[in-house]
Order: sequence, then structure tokens, then C-alpha cells
Amino acid sequence: MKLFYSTTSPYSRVVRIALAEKGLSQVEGVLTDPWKDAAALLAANPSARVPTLQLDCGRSITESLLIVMWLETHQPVPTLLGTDASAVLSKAGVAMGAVDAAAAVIIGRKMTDASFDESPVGLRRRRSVIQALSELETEPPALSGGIPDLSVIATVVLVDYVRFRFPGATWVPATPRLDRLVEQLRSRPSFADSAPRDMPPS
Ligand SMILES: N[C@@H](CCC(=O)N[C@@H](CS)C(=O)NCC(=O)O)C(=O)O
Repeated sequence: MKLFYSTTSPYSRVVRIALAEKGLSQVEGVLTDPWKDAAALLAANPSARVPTLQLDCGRSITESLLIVMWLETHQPVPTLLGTDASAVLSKAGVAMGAVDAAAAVIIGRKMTDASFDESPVGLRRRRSVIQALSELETEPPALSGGIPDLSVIATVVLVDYVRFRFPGATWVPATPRLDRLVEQLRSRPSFADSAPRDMPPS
């Protein structure tokens, strides 16, 4: 199996953490800038987006949460759904919605410029991030002692992505409880190895 991923992509990071936590580290990582339309990525995914997981049979699975769904069926143990799947998925959805909103601001800047942030759509996306962070801060996902579940993974990916893309932004709410969760996982290999960083120059 091959995973096309980028080091800036929060969606790729969710899948990289999921693979590592499930012990599927034999999957070959293919570092790919999706904006450069690499032929291999385009052949594997008509949307040319990362993450894209290419199975040994040649079939591809795209979309981060569908990849996680496939991993759950392919290798159910250890599960990323904890002991209360609806609670985990509910919180993971809040975090992934905010990941989408934060990524939409970055794409909006690509389409226009930094003024996108203050546009009606930009402000709406920013509000989604603020609301989601505030909701997760009120009741953070819990580390239950086993492997981090999908709600923990998505929340840490969100917090780190917001810090990475909007450093020092005054509109980002303080989230001391989420920060503690991030700190607890910072040195765990699956999280440390996938921490967001700029893509190397090609
Ligand atoms: N819904 C997709 C989003 C994937 C996505 O937007 N990936 C970005 C990188 S963060 C990408 O490949 N962008 C290239 C493009 O939009 O052309 C998922 O969950 O995997």
C-alpha cells in the first residue's frame, strides 16, 4: 500500500496517525505536493488531492475519513472508535468541520489574497473554527489509556493546524485544556512524526 500525503495537510495527518496507531507502518509514504499535479497522484485520484491511499490491488481510497473507515474494516484492532463510537464520531465531526473551515481560509487566500480572511465567507469559516474550538475546550475528548481515538486525533490535528496556519492570530480562542491534550501527545511517535511542517522545496 502507498499513501500520497503532504506534510502541511491536516487530512493527511489524520490518516498518518491512524496508520501508525494501527501498526500499519509498512505502508509506503509518498510525499507529494497536491498542487503540483504529480502524474502518479492524478492517476490515483482524479481530484489530485492528498491523502490518497493506493491499495496493493491498484484501487485507491480517497477522503481522509473514508480511508479511516477502510482501515477500521481492514484492521479493526486496535479500533480508533473507542468504547462509545457515537461519542467519538460526534466530537471528531466537530473537529473535522473546523479543519475544513481552517483549510478553506487557506484556499480562499490562494484564490484571492489575505483579504479573504475578512470577507463574509472568510469570517464565517473563522467563526466555525472559533465555535468548534470553544465547544471542544468545554468538553475535551478524553485519553482513555488505550490508543488515542479518532476524536482525540482529529482534535489534536485541528489545534496544531490552526497554530501552524494562523500563528499569533488574535481571533483564535485560548484553549488551555486542549493545549494540555496536545502536550500529552506531542512526543507520541504517531503525532511527533506527522507534526505539520512546510513542504521541502522540490
Ligand atoms: N475532504 C478531503 C480533503 C482533502 C484536501 O483538501 N486535501 C488538500 C491538502 S490539505 C489537497 O490535496 N488540496 C489540493 C487541491 O485542492 O487541489 C479529505 O478529507 O481528505
